Amino acid sequence: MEQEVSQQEAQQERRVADRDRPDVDLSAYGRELLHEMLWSMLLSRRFEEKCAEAYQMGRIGGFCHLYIGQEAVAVGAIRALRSDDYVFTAYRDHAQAIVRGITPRAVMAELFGRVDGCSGGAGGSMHMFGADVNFMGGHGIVGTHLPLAAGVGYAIRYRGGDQVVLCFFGDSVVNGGPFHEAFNMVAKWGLPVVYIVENNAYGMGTATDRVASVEQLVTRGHAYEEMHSERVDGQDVIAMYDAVTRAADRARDELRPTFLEAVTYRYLGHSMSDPAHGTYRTKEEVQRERQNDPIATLCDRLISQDLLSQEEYDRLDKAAIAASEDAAEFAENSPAPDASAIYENVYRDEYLGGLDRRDAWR
Ligand SMILES: Cc1ncc(C[n+]2csc(CCOP(=O)(O)OP(=O)(O)O)c2C)c(N)n1
Ligand SMILES: [Mg+2]
Repeated sequence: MEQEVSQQEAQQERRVADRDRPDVDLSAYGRELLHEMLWSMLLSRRFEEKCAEAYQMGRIGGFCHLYIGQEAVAVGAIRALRSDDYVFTAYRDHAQAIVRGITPRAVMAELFGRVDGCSGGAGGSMHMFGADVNFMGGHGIVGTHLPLAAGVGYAIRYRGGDQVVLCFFGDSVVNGGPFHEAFNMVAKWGLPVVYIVENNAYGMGTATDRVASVEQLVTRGHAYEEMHSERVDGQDVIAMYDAVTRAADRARDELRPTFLEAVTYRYLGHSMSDPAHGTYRTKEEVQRERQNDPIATLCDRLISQDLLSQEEYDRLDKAAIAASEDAAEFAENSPAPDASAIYENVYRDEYLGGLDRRDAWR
């Protein structure tokens, strides 16, 4: 046990050592983009704090996995895309959906299981979807969306397009079959896909370094020669933005896929029904990681470079809280789907008999 704890501490030190941020002049990015990224992170954070409250009040059913702590990964990456590119992600998907352009109202209504939700209330927390913004979900089964992203990459090449597919997934995925199947085809065929593993140090309650046979997950990508693999500070939104900008150019111009390991951390439990700490990680560890908060870090950097004032920050934060409150009120007032809707989108043709039908074998 003691040995296990000291191993975890050593891993922790390695993670933190990777986070020496270069003192880059951020003015080159322009105030508008920088404020936009700060806004998106704040909105994601405040929105999910509202989700936690609504969940505790029994307004949200089923699983609910929050992204708090990881916002820089989604924001930096998605901001680097064009509007006709595609995004796939796993079940920790609220922030990605909002950053991609699904409204906070439609995401919250989906969480509440209401008709105005982006998936008509049928999917809930893990199944956000937005065809109009090329947001391809929201996937609950670990690793299964990686081959789907490869398929969209294939379709783009088949049609002669120049879009890019961005696919986020968790660290536990690198130990499973779909990861290698998808990486092999994408690398061999030169498909325009950017895979991002969000290494938040745990898969549920299992520390990543207890189950992965490599010290750094990026090493897995080196098995695929045609793929560019790189490790990025996932708590630095600028580093994420830069890495995905380069990856998207590489995919469009060279038809060369990329694998990014974003080193990040989740502050809360695996899902709303799990504790934040106390079982598989200590309170001190979580507190230490919180010192490296992606929002506070960006805010400090912008203020110190005269690219943001405290008043501007307060205004953005207030607006993020207001938008989250508005989303919850909207969701509360949206009706639940009619019971007959459970047959929609299940069969190709209408389900004859609807709720009254009973299959003979029953
Ligand atoms: C194929 C499959 N096996 C098991 C599960 C149960 N499960 C849900 S989340 C999870 C852990 C995933 O961890 P990670 O990939 O690191 O993502 P994170 O939750 O940290 O974002 C598991 C095992 C599942 N959903 N799908
Ligand atoms: Mg994880």
